[in-house]
Amino acid sequence: MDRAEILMTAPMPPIVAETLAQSLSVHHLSGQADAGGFWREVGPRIRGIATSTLFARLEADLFERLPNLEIISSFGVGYDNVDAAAAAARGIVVTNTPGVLDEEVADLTLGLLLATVRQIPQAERYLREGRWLSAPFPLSPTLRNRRIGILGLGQIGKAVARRLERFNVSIAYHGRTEQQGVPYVYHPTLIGLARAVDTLIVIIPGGAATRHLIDGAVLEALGQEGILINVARGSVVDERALVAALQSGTILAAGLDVYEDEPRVPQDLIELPQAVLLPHIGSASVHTRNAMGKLVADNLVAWFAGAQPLTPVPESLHLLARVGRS
Ligand code: NAP
Ligand code: 8YV
Repeated sequence: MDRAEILMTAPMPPIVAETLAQSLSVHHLSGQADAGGFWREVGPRIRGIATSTLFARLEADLFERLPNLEIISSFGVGYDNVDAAAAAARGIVVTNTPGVLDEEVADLTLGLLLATVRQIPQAERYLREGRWLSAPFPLSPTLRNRRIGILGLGQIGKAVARRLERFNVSIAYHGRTEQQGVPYVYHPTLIGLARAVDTLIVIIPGGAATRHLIDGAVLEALGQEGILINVARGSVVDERALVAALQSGTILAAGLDVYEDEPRVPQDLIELPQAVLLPHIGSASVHTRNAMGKLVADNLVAWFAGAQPLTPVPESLHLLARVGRS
């Protein structure tokens, strides 16, 4: 039987291509000298895509070039790089990689929080610059008595909250719905949460529905001792409002792993000493990226073996029920 043909649109850990190659035929978009010719010749044969948030958003016009596409397997739990509703309308299933990265991203979030509050990168730079020889590093803010708010108490948000329980801080959260059986205070509005806390950790999906939820008003509500930690998507925070709030002292500090126009980071942010800036490394360990890669491949392998995909996104569930694969 002919092997189904898969297109990989972005570089991924070797485990993805290795696993796919056992039962499927793999094409790589990178390195195609004649992209137009590639789409014309190979496009109609492609039945599955392995893609990533590192690749530009998959626009609907790509679907035109791939008339026989059945499934898009995306590397990452956030899938704002794919129009999953448009895909479902065309009968294309979308999968992502939830669960396998929760603990890694939560570890990084706690690291970023502590680094931001206790100014760990700044102190490290201070020592390397030889400045300790002249004077001790200035005293930092503290995590003690901080009131932590989590925007998005999902799988990763809960892993963050579980860790924070050991730090003897108060924990509250906001999402669109109150959750049963969680021991944290729910705030029905984001502005209400921001007023009630002084440290806001953002871990919700990106995309149009959450664009610029963190704006000047939310930052003002967080207050002068306020610390913003964003490990969600850059699009969730109005970056210009954040820079202004840091420059004016409206909030105290920020720790960011994600940006509006990655990998470009505004020079204004880079110049702010009270911002700790990481290059989108939440899940970026060898262990976890391999687990994500395995899941990307396993979703495709399952689909082309005639089984259910392992981790379809919610927008695909109706479609899967209709085709008897749920
Ligand atoms: P999840 O389990 O689906 O949780 C998402 C949470 O966000 C839910 O609690 C949901 O609660 C809340 N939410 C969704 N839309 C909202 C809205 N409009 N307003 C307020 N709350 C909203 O997802 P997850 O696995 O925890 O991942 C969350 C996100 O983290 C991903 O989508 C991705 O963008 C980001 N991420 C970043 C990195 C990194 O490297 N920095 C790594 C992994 C993930 P309700 O449904 O009740 O609103
Ligand atoms: C990855 C992420 O860095 O899972 C996500 O949503 O943002 C990260 O785990 C990203 O998906 C790499 O493409």
